Amino acid sequence: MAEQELSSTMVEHEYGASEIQVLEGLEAVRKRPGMYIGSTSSSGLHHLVYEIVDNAIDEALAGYCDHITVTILEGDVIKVTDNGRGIPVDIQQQTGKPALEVVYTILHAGGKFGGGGYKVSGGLHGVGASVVNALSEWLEVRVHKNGSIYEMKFARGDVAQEMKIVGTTDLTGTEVIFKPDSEIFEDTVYDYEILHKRMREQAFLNAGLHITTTDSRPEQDKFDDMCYKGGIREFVTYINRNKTPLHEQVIYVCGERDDSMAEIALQYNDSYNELILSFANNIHTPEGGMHETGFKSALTRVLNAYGQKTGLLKNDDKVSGEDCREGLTVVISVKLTEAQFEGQTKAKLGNSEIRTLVDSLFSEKLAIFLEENPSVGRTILEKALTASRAREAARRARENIRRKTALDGSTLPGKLADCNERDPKLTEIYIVEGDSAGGSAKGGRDARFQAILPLWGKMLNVEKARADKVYGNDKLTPVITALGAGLGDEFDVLKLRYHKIIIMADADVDGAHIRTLLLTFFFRFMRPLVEGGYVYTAVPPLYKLVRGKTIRYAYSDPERDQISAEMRGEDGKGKVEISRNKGLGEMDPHELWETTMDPEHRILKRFDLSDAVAADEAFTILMGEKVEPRKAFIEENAKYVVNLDI
Ligand code: 0RA
Repeated sequence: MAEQELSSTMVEHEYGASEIQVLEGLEAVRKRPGMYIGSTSSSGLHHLVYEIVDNAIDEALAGYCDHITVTILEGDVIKVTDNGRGIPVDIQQQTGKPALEVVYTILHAGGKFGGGGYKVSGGLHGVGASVVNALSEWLEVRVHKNGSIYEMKFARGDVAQEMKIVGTTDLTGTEVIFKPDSEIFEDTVYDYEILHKRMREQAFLNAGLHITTTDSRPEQDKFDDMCYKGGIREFVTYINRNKTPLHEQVIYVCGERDDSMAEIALQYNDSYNELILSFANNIHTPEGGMHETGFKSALTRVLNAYGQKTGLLKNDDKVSGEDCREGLTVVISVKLTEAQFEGQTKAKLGNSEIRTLVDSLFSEKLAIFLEENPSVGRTILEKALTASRAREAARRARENIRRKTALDGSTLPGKLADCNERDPKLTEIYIVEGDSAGGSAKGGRDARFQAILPLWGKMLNVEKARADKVYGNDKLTPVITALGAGLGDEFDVLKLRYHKIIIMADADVDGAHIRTLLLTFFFRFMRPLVEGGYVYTAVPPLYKLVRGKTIRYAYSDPERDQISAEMRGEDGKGKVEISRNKGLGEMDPHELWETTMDPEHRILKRFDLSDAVAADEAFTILMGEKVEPRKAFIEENAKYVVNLDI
């Protein structure tokens, strides 16, 4: 199979100041930053770095750059360097200014908009450098080119120092240093892991590109050097590293047509989950689109044809698309000249020509691969067949339950204490561990809008069970029935009976276990529930502080110390009694309401799983078979297990 090299997308094209078009000024960016970088929260802050790096990656795609560095400096200043040709410094005719200045001070300046220029380009909004400049307290850029070092400085988008030569050099490349403006961003502290993860993804997507990330803030000492000769093949190996692959070799296909190119890497593992990661012009497309559609239909068609041909499928038996994707990890990356991003979050690829390209390319190459590797072909087909049989068993189990208990919610579970309000937007359900805590919750709740469902006994670990076991499970059925929105491919978020699903469990190891089991279940079988942000965990207090008639609660150690000091401070003497909270079951209904259920006082953490790879990884490791990665994972990064957002 053909190898994709970075240089295969190289274009021979001289490209200077004249191709950079002038469109509009920068005030608009500072006035409405959200329009250009999505938000001014942490995500927007990190987006600044991606914009600058995207420009360097464009230079790499054009074949002139093979090393990019990203450094967090003291004071949360960012430095990005590349060893490309250097941003053009010649005087641009239209404006009479150096191209470098135009690129950084005029919105929409850059080759991407001029036609000609790059064959493909990333950059979510394509506005790049000038937007970052507008939103930075200061920004400096140094270009190594023509034997000279050119330097220019800016402050909040305005020129602070005209371009001038500050030295000589043998190298070529661009160095950008900027400090995000604290007048614009809510928080200006960078998270190294977020940047590192994104850069690793870019290194996987651009085979052979060398990217270095460094955190050199005081107290920090982090450094990662990434270069993947195997590109997305290594991406798949990486994603599957804690799973058990069903075949050693990652299947890889690539090809191009007209101005577009596509590459696909895949490997099956022994789990029941599918993980599809797709990209268009290096931009993640979590909502999928035409590249995914083309891939899926080709996979199903080719596997069925192969099954018939080899006799692994008898008579007119067929395996469904879902059957073919059980246990599949696949990365799809396409590059095209005019990507159309659609959907709610502009994260879905709309170009229909890409569907045809991916479909015909992948079906042709996969058929050849299966011919040449019959043992892998057999393994994959047997996996799909087992999936198909299990799905049939699950369907029967579902029918059974539907007859007995009605999964659609027409018969509610006996243990459920429902609320009076019927509008799901206004209601919430507390899923509570243990009958005694359930009792307190029923006593303490506001029955107008709060429903209580107690759970008890040992919960099924869905990560180790197939769908048919889940449908018939007596611990999960009440949850499914109470939510009323079905399960698996039939799950319909519009039928949801409550828009807040709140898991309430003790703040101890057992509580954490129940929480993780339930979250795993929601993630694997009611994914839209998690993606839609409907799932929360309640946070019970850790301490109770009593002084005379005053009772207060603390949710963390620092808060305990602070409240204790406040309570003592009121008249200087007397003791504050501090007790560790025993558990939900031992709180009386009134206490439980006050501390954990009253919307005025409670803390809810929303379960946020915007990142499919991280989530899949967390669940695989936490709930799966392998013990060693679990230990290491919990020790190293407990905080990422479940990314809880208050
Ligand atoms: C267009 C033309 C040339 C270089 C670049 C763009 C360029 C842009 C960026 C942005 C970040 N790093 C970059 N490196 C290069 C070269 C034109 C010439 O040969 O003079």
